[in-house]
Amino acid sequence: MQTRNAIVRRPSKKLGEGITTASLGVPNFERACEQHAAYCEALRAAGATVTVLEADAAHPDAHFVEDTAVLICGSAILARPGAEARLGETIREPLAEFFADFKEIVAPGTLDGGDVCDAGDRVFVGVSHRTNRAGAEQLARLAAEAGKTPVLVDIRNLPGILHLKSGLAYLGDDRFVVIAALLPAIAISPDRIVRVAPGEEYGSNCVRVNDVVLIADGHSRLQRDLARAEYSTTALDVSEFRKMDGGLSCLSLRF
Ligand code: CIR
Repeated sequence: MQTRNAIVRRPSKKLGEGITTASLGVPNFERACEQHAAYCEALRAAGATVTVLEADAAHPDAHFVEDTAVLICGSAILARPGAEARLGETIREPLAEFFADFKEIVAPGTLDGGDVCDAGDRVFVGVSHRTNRAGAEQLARLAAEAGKTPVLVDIRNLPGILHLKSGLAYLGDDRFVVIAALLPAIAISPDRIVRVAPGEEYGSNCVRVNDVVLIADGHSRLQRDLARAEYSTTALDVSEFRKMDGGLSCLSLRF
């Protein structure tokens, strides 16, 4: 699982006008920019070349670029975000620098990239309050055409997770980080799982980038368990993005 590139978008001054269910206060723009810069540095330190897109003030959630596309098997699948306010976020042009083959999720399907966990031979696709069944099935068909086995996971009744990857991360080598609430819904062998302790669920949205796992700071038990499983970790402060329901993974597209 090699990550050569990452695409990110700078937050705009309007980031506080994005969608959120969190009651953690209004994000501070300057702090968000600092945290975003540190995130980019961590991606670079892990070996990725980072393309930084300019902020999009018309779309206050646009820095959560992961939701706008799914990059699997050398193709770019343009997502169709389930929140109307996010439908205008575009990523095609920057992706065209890297991908020749484009596919897209079309109406009535909706799909947020945060609901797609590409995991070796399998692709887990969350059916959520953002990704509807039609969108998940379109993604499943495209993944199957690319030779992967799609697994649909209905997360609509799981409180506290916006997207599938709010509770599931793929570490490579058939290993996963999974929150307890997702375990019954997901067919992953227990010996392949790094479990997440109660209270540390937000940390499950971690990202493996080459030899490092980037993780939100403040999740010391998960960090310890990842270290025990022989992963190096880098903890990052993403508090300003968390205020807007965002996690580590949604701040970049990686390939
Ligand atoms: C939203 O509600 O769409 C944004 N405020 C947060 C998106 C976070 N994306 C992700 O977890 N993949």
